Formats: sequence, C-alpha cells, structure tokens
Amino acid sequence: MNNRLLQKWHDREKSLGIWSNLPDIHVAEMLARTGADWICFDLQHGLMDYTDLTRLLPAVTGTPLTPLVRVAANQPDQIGKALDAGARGVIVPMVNTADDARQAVTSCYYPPAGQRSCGPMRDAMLEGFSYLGTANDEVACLLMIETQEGLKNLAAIAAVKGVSGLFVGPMDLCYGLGLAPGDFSNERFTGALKAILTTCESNGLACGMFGYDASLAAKALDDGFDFASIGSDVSFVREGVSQAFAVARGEERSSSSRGGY
Ligand code: 3PY
Ligand code: MG
Repeated sequence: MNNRLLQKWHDREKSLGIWSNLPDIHVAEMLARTGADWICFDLQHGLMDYTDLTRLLPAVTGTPLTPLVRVAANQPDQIGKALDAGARGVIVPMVNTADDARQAVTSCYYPPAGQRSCGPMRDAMLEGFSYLGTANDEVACLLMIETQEGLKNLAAIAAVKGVSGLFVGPMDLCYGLGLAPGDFSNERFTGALKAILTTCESNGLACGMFGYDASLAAKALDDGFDFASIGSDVSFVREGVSQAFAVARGEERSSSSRGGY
C-alpha cells in the first residue's frame, strides 16, 4: 500500500498530520519534510482554490506523507477533481446524514464501489493507467462529524460501506452543541467525542480530530483517536513569531492571544 495513512490504520498505528491553509508551494515543500504522516490542503477554509491545489500537490509528491484535501462541500465534482489532481483522500465537511455519507462515498470510488468518473489526470500523467487498478484501495473517504444532526445520525453515517473514517471538527461541533467555541472541556463536548470514538471502534473506522495545536493533538491521540493534525502553516507562523517577540520582550502572552487556524 502506498498510502501511508491507510497503512498506519491497517497496522493499528496512530498518525499525526499538518494542515495547509496557505497557497504557497515552498511552505508546502517545507511542511512535507517535517516528519508529518499526512498533510491536508484545505479548500473549505484555507486561502487556496483548485488552481492552487494543482500546484501544491506536486510540491509534496515524492515525500512519504499522504496528501489529503478537505473539499469545500460534499459535491461529486469537488471530490472527483481533488482526487484527479493527486489527493489520496478527502475530508468532507458537514456530513449530517447517511445520504450525505453515501454521496461522499459514491464520489470517492470507481464502479462498482461508487460512481467516480474516470479521468485521474495527475496520476495518469505520472504513471499511465496503472492507478486505475489500485485507486479504490488507495483513497481514504473521511467524513466530518461537526453538527448536532451529524451526531444524531452518527450510527447510520458510520454504517455506510466505503467510509474510511470519521473526523471531528471541534469548533463547529461546539457551535452544534450550543457551546462557546473552544469549550473543549465541557462534558457535552467530551461526551460527543466519546460517542464518535465508540462508533468508529464498533464499525472498524479510523477516528480523527482537527487539532488546533500540538497539545490538543496529543490529547486526542491519548483519548483514543487514531489521527490528528498538530496545527497549520498559519498557526505555526503566527505562534512562532508571536512567541519569539514575547520571549525577546520578556512578556507573558495571555491565553486569549494564543491559538488560531
Ligand atoms: C472545525 O473546528 O469545525 C473545523 O472544521 C476546523 O477547521
Ligand atoms: Mg468545521
């Protein structure tokens, strides 16, 4: 298997990834060489579009990490084009029902498993048609649980054949639960995480978490999650520079000035 993320799940190993929000190939090149198991290019909230994506994916090709794309919405054309550009998996936001899950799965896989249309442009450029024989085994279909409705339909979503894993969007989940964003120790939030973890376990699915920083990621893995992001290019630049100024000026930083995307 060439997909390191899928291989890790198969071997029951945990993995850590990086989130990419900036459309800069040099940043992507650096991020890909930091020891991450996977990188996710964010077309939902990141400052990048599809043209950017077609330049960012080659910047990480040839490194061992698995390139994922968070699509802007659960649409067959968006999922198909991300995979055609070379993504080895998609993270689909706001999956609320089993029908949503089926739509995402159908978009990810070639027949008979799904209805992905054939035109794997970038892989065909690099390898000819050999990708077609392995694509369905090499692509991860990850669905975000981040709403009240998604939580209500958790069991039905997880039972859809072809789903590789569920992925928590913690801020939207807070909003969905009627909590203040970032109220991650609230028991309604921790209860929701437990329900998602248990559902993944009983359906043989990987369970992932958007980690806003390394300590959230470490906690997620400790709590039983299989994979988590440790932060993004934006958060690393912001935190690194702000922290350096604070140290140089001998200042304490307030907790509210920390964090970010
Ligand atoms: C969330 O926290 O809801 C996310 O989707 C992270 O971008
Ligand atoms: Mg979200």
